[in-house]
Amino acid sequence: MTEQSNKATMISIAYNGQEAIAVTPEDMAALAGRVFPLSERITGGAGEAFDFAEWLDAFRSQQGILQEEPLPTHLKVEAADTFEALIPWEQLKDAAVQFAVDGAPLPKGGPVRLYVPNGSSECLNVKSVIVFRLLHDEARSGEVSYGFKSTFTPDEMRLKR
Ligand SMILES: Nc1nc2c(c(=O)[nH]1)N[C@H]1C(S)=C(S)[C@@H](COP(=O)(O)O)O[C@H]1N2
Ligand SMILES: [Mo]
Repeated sequence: MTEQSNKATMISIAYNGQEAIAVTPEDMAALAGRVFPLSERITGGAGEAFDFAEWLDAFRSQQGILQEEPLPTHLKVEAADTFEALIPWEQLKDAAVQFAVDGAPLPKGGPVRLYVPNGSSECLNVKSVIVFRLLHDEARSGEVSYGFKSTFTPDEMRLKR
């Protein structure tokens, strides 16, 4: 086994403007508290998943965010290949995060893949998610988008060269 394969890819969680927190897929699954076969939500789905809303509930508690605080209006997920999706809260019912297959890291599409069974498009099932951003943006209520990121900050441009 190479050193690389031992190292879990970190995922960044950014909650509504707070400083981002780095976690592993296993950390997220453990915090969610309950895992189930992805096939319970997605026909033909492989491997193990946790419920996105259950994870978020546990994350908010862990971060000391009060239950009365409003829920996010959107989730923005960003993938390792610069694909990204903005998903409104209403479409995230039953959304699941695939984090393992037969107890091992995802053979492809890792570190985790988001599945959005009540989403307006299958294009929202983003693979290789490395950033989860929870956003409060009432002005963009209901807005959905996905695609490859088209604008980059100067820092990102330097990294890409
Ligand atoms: N990271 C990443 N996720 C992605 C994409 C992508 O290009 N990169 N394509 C999306 C689109 S447009 C679709 S239709 C589905 C395709 O999923 P499938 O390969 O399981 O059929 O993945 C989505 N997730
Ligand atoms: Mo797609």
